[in-house]
Amino acid sequence: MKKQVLALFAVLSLGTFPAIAQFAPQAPLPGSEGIAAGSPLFKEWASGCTLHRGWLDIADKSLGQPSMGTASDIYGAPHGAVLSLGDSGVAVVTFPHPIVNGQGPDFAVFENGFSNPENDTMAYLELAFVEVSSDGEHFFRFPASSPMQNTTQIDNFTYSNAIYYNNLAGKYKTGFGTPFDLEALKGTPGLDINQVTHVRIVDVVGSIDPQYASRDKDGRIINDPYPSAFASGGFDLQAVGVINSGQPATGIDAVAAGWQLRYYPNPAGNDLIVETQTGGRLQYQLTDVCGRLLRQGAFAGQTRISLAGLSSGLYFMRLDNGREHSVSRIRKQ
Ligand SMILES: [Ca+2]
Ligand SMILES: [Ca+2]
Repeated sequence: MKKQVLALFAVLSLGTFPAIAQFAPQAPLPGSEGIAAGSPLFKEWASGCTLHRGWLDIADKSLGQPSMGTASDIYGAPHGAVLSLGDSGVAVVTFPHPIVNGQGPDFAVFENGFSNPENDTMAYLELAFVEVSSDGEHFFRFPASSPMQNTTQIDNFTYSNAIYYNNLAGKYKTGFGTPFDLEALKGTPGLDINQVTHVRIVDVVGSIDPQYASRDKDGRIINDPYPSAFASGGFDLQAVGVINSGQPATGIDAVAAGWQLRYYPNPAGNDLIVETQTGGRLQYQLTDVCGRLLRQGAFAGQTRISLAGLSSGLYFMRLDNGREHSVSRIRKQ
């Protein structure tokens, strides 16, 4: 709630600091890694949540705790509701099936940040650490980085640039999930990256006061809007979407098998061949992870689709014969 109101007044931007390291830009700018909520990547969504609220203001716990949302508000795909964690608040999220480490990002976390209407590289963002567990007891944090300035406290009137955040939920504005790739935690003792049962979201305490501050993997203080002593204070969790799920094969995979569908080469270069023995005439739509339509057409039997001009990365091909459809991942080299 606070964000819609504050957006009217938020005029300051912190975009002028020299970058020490730069990560992907805000969605849906080119090079962004934010994944649209409607992407066919998502196989299932959070179905359980245990909440440990934080504080309206960690420096004055007498103010109490935020109140926006209940744990079940984050179940399913993003639908507008949020669960506000407050300073240092924690949500432990579970799913219908374990998350596995497949190709590329394995799940994504949604928050309700919003763009600066005058500059789409900047957004009002609130951040959280993300940790995973394969036993519900031992949690392991994604290595978060925030090379942003941390000498001037940012507040609820400050926009910030996504290029200064990595492995922090809330990096992308509402409608776009921040992706997490379990590959980053490969080899961690005590964690099975192919059997992740719990995702823990931990509010970054925005204060740059060393007494309260949260720090990134390099021990650097993370500068996040503070104070935020509102009912909706702190990280506002909307949803957690699973991309690589341990769930049994879906009906969509069965469709592709029934059509004797083949893509090659995959990863593709500048051309992708799509071939079906038994699918009949198929409409195709190629989209990127943000859901942008890049190629479309129709074919029967076999077709060659040019990927020239598309950057390396993950894409989705949706094929439809009017009765059934199949969605496949295409990687371009
Ligand atoms: Ca992965
Ligand atoms: Ca915070």
